[in-house]
Amino acid sequence: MVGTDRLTKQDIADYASDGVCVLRGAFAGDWLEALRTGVEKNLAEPGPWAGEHGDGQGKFFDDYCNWERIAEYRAFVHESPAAAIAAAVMQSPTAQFFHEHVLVKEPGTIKRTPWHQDAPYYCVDGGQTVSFWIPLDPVPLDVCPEFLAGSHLWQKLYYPRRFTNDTDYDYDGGGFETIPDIDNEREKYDIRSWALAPGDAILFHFRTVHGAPANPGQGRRRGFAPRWLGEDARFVARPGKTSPPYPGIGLKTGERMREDWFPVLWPRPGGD
Ligand SMILES: O=C(O)CCC(=O)C(=O)O
Repeated sequence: MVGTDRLTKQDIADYASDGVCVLRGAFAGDWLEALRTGVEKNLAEPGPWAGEHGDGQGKFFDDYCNWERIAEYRAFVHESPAAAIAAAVMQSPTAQFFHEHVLVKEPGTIKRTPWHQDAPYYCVDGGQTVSFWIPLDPVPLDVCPEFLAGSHLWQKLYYPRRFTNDTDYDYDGGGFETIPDIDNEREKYDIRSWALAPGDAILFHFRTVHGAPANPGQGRRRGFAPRWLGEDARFVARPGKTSPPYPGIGLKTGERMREDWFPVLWPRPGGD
């Protein structure tokens, strides 16, 4: 049996204090196979917001918001234990799906993922949020994304960074700061990362500062990252284009995210 039974009270407490925790063996092999199939479809047919980053050494591909058109993603979002785990770790009675993000670093990719928080890229914020980073390949420790424990509680929002060239977004106003040069003073931070096996999942808050190393070795590094909202998450207007952009969303700051675009999947619709 895998799923919410892998989430202990200690994991939930760690998540609240650290903004990150790891679940071992959270997803069964069938789900991983399905997601791998989905990622190959995604690579073969990228969506309108797909990107490729870096200087051409290897390939760092990312894409998001394809869960409605890629059947394997859709099934995972609706039917896997992810929604239940999300609600439990957020300590929220509900889990509303925001979107999925796929981040593939092919062998020999030199590009690092810059340090950033996800919340400033998004048109939503709240105390109850969670992203999963689910490896579809074995991920050695020196390739695993890294997380600054406790940074979700810093009460700071950093400018989003472009993954392509590590420059800040052109957000005008709004109180954003440029992210510190974390790699230059790593000893100042409580940096968490793990050697991962397929089926494990890192859970992290939208405000947790994180980044990821290059993937210079021989193995692929495919990450599938479904993102979830809890009961207190609300739309927030940002001072520039968000990522994902969601044109025509039609919400005002403080409103709940619309359920026709962002379905509430926990408790399970239909109650099974
Ligand atoms: O996979 C990566 O390189 C970075 C992951 C990340 O930034 C995220 O999932 O928010």
